[in-house]
Amino acid sequence: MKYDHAQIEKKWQKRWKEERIYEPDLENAKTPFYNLMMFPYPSAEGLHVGNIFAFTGSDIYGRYQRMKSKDVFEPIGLDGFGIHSENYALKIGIHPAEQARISEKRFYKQLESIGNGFAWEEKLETYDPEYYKWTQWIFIQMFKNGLAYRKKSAVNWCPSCQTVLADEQVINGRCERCSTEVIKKELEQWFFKITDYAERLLNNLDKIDWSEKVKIAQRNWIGRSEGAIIRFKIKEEFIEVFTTKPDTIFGATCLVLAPEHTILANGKWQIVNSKEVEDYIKKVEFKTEQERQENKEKTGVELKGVKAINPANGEEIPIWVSDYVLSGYGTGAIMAVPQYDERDREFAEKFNLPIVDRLLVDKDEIIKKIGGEKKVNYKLRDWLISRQRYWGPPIPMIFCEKCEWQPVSEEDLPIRLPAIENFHLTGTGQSPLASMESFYKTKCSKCGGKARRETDVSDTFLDSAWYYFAYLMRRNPQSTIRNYQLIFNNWLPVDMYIGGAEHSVLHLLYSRFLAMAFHDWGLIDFSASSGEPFTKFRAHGLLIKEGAKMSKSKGNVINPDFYIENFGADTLRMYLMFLAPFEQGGDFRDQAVMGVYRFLNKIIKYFESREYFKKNNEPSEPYGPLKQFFHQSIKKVTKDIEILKYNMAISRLMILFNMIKIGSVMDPATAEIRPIKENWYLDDEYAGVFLKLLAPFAPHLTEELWREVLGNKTSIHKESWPTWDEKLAQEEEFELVIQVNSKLRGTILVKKGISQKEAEELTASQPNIKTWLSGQEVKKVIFVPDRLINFLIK
Ligand code: ANZ
Ligand code: ZN
Repeated sequence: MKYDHAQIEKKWQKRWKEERIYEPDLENAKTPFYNLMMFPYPSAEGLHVGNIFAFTGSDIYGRYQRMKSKDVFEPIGLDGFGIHSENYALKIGIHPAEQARISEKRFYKQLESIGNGFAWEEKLETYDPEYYKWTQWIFIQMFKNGLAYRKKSAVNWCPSCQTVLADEQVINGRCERCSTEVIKKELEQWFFKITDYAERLLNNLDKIDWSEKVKIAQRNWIGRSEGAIIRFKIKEEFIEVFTTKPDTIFGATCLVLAPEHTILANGKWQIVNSKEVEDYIKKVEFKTEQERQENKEKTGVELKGVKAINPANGEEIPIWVSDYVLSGYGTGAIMAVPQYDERDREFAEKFNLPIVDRLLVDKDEIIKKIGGEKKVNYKLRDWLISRQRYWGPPIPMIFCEKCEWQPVSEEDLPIRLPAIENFHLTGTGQSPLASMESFYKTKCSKCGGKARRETDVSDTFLDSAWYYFAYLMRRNPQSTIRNYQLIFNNWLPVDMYIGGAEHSVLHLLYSRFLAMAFHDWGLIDFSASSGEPFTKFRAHGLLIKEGAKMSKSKGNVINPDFYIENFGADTLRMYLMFLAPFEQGGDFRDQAVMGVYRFLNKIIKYFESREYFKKNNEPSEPYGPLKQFFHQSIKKVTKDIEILKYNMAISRLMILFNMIKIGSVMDPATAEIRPIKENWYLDDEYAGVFLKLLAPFAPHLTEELWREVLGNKTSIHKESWPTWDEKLAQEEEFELVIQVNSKLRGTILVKKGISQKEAEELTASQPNIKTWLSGQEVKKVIFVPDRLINFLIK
């Protein structure tokens, strides 16, 4: 019999939709489980196999929860606004709105083909006016709550994308999208005050169950430093410096200012070499922070004719300007301590400044003595929202000469993005909307006078910072984010969120910030989770192809459609989950795909020939050892799914199937296979258990066998997850003999199959064995599996 995966998969995808298997009752669900995965942005190439890896892993978890009787909500949508889509549209010369329609079709078709339990009825696109109406509404609330403000500042500017980039979008000094070197530009921009939440964003990390690497990335990004502000006297003025090491102050031999320091611009001091200083400042003006922090040779100019006084010892020290001091951090000025600080040492060596040898002093005391104050600093900067682009939600603000900046009236939302012919970039640093009078000419929302609309659009990361609310708003028109409290509070926070670690500091931080703000405004009650939107987050690993990173230039990008067409979505899903631990990622190998395909083929053949009950004159239970192995397997697969060790679960299912098929059991401890009985068989119940365990991984195939072969009327995916009998599931134990220098020193009860490493750790920590080994050098360990361990010491 042939495994007609195409026919099976199409059939069930259609039936699931008709039967609304994956549409929870959003209003009345008793046990809501919000299973969220990061929605994709539509790229030129269509869905990447890496997306499918992530989505499958998330879907398995969702399917498992559904079978554990949860009302699972697993929505999907497209993050289709933003630079990425816009750049692609520009490149191929199609209007972004047109391109969005094309990508949408393609992406949704692909997303259907992978067989996830998506709640299709709630799908959304961020460029839908019904969606961005609320993105704009959020902007207005930010403004009304004092969290959105305008500031003229040097921003990261990508000369190729002709737009401002957030710090997070600059990777090694280059644009995250196009890799062009980023320069600095002065522009007036909208910012969100995420820094107001720095402390909470940091402290809450200890309260949430997230992948540790993501927490670490966020901690570093927030970058809390404890230190002090110390004032250095210069003539009649003071310059403040921020230092994390006030105890080094006696070694401070120089004061260094950032080139942007305001004191340099106001020209109060009589600087002898002011021309030289000005030239230096001009020279470094366009350097990015990244460049300035690079470990290159230090540059700088001394301000001749002025000196600063070290408040600790009254010494006169020179003042320099150098670009290794950044303007946006601390006070934009430092005391250089070449004796203790690496960068200061390089600087001092380059310019032959004194490096003095001074002792450290009590920290706290010196601050008191010289009148400094303790200060906590954060690396985190405010979130730059403005984008001088076309393909995004217009920022819903109006400028009136009389009333200054006003939000548009909420009734006027959405402010639609006009279908502008020329969406190309202007090159002037303004959005294409700025050349469209019919768009920007308007009346002031407050006084009715002549006014001008903001023509910048908002950052894509604003679109994606709240989308998990929006999914719940789709079906019921009453359920808007405005009256969230009343409607869908029971679904939030999100129970499980899965996505890429590359979003550690962008999307995940912004989403947390917005959720906290929503909570503070009383929009939603997140107090149970301290304002956190995602209770649990797991980062998935990345896929490589035969040892190499996948890239278009290498021509080794995997086209998932090919595998789905030829081997089926179930094969691709199982293979992707089998190749490595989900959170680690791994290597895609064609050969191994075939292995999984053959495995599924065997299952279908076995079930369709109904071999499993051909000995139906036998008593109605499978033979004991097989039954025992079943229960051990239920336990193992369950535990593995819970910790996302899908590869381990699949490998166990493969072993289990072989046991069933060849009528043998493997001793899990020794890997020894023994025949169980001549007339072995499986009954319908255990056949069903096997299918249920396999269902999250191969949803189509198991549904087919469950309904068409076992004759069930309803979906396997609504069945309850198999439970195990703890007595039967217990793996065998034995007494491990512990020897030291071949003499019996104790025994310990351990499970069969224990590895040498596990055995060593376990036995060495036994109190009596510890005594024998303490202070001794273990020369060798002899380990006889399932029998003894022998520590040889001198
Ligand atoms: C004297 C000193 C001595 C320092 C020493 C460090 C070690 P973090 O931990 O990153 O907060 N610093 C302060 N403001 C700066 C700026 N705007 N640009 C560049 N560097 C700046 O680092 C704080 C330390 O970085 C501060 O403490 C200051 O140097 C420097 F043995 O002061 B320290
Ligand atoms: Zn006005």
